[in-house]
Amino acid sequence: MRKHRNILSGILLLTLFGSTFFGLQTVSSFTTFECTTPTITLKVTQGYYGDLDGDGFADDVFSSVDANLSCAKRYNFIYKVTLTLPSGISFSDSLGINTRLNHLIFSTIFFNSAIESGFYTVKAEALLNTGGQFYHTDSLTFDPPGGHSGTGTSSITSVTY
Ligand SMILES: [Ca+2]
Repeated sequence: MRKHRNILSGILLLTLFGSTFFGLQTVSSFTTFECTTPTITLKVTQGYYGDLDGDGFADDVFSSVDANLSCAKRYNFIYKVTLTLPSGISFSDSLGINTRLNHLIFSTIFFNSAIESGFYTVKAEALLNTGGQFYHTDSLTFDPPGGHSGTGTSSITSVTY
């Protein structure tokens, strides 16, 4: 009877030790994945053209950019979006952002800017100034047909949460 009790105690001790060991392993593997460097990742999800100002010309370029942030409670970054025309002419817009959110969508309209034939590129850039500096960029190239003699004088960027 006493021998059985010793065996039972041994099994109990092993179980306790095992669960403690695995418990510690769970904690340490959790800390392994803990992030230490705040980052921002951009993805240009849309780039197209249309008559967005209703002037009768489909010469307004629209872009949408997803921004995903991680590893901080508050983020401070500069966002810049640039539309480059086939000739190399470019239009850009930039914003300073201070947010607690981890996901933002930037929508930009470049009015009267599809004025040449050929490939257009939307390039998004972000410089994160939280916990050091982190830079990320993404771009999308597309080809709006035709073009007319517009001026490309204005752009507007909005942020969606
Ligand atoms: Ca237009």
